[in-house]
Amino acid sequence: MKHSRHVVRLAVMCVMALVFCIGLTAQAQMVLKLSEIHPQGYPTELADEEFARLVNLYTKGGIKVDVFPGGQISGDEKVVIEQVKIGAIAIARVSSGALGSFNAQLNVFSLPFLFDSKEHMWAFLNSPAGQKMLADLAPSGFVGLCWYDGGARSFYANYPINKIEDLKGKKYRVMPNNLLVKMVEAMGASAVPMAAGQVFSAIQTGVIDGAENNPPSLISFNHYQVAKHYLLDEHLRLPEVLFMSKIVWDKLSKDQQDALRKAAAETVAFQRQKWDAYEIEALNKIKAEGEIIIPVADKTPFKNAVKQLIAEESPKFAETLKAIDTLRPKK
Ligand code: GTR
Repeated sequence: MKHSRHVVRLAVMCVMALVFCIGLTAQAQMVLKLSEIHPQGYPTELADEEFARLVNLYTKGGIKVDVFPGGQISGDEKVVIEQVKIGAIAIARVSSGALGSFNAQLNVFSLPFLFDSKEHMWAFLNSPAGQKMLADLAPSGFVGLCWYDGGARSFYANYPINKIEDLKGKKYRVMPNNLLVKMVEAMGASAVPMAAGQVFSAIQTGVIDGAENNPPSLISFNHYQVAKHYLLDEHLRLPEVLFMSKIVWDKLSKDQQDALRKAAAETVAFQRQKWDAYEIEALNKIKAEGEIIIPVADKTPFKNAVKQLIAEESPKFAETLKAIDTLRPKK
């Protein structure tokens, strides 16, 4: 009798302990918001989803990353970055062109014709100097998780553009970043800094004549519908960045931080593969939609136009530029 009462008491205690533990685990799940300007299915968005899946796996359900695609949080990356800085949003995927306004060293990527090719860019991003740039986001209030591919950006407009002279006196949208303003002005156009979410109607209503971006973005923002001329001068290769709020990061345990880093690192190859496939598909789709695509065989006039700007800006990035040069493919 005494023995069975003891067993019952023990069983009750075990059940209570179990309930307590389950309660703790349920309570302990942390939800982190991730902001993405592109819609579902876009290469960076697919990478965000993969990141969320891996974070869930590596934290054994302890952290849930909620991806908000299509600019649901904001279609303005500047606003998103500000929110990440104060910890209101935990994570975001943005262009390094946008983040450059918050961390000056990232502006090296806003120097036109910086990389010879995609391979050159990745050789740098994967190098110690490229990875250090992610770590160096910390003083700006961010934790850099990984780089993604953002292809090459070219000009597109609602009027025929065939050569650099055609940019003269026209209004082109740029991301809000002083260096990008200077770049467009060096090429002869007037730069209009504006959030990506406003560009479609600005072209449609003639507030601007054109903008510049990679082929996948022409599709995801529907810009090909209002700007039918695409001049493939490929003046910029701006890597995309997955990054986090340092305020939120500092609240995580070391194990959680390691899990997030591991998850992010593992999404890079995944994103690059999705990007490469979609880049070709996007260009074909734009062509099929009646876009007039002008390849630029000789980029010399474009390069000449920004020569002075590059000379003026280069001293700010001396060390990084040296690392980039060392990795330049031999001709
Ligand atoms: C895209 C990039 C976006 C956004 C956009 C822009 O290529 O993926 O994150 O920065 O360009 O021009 O604002």
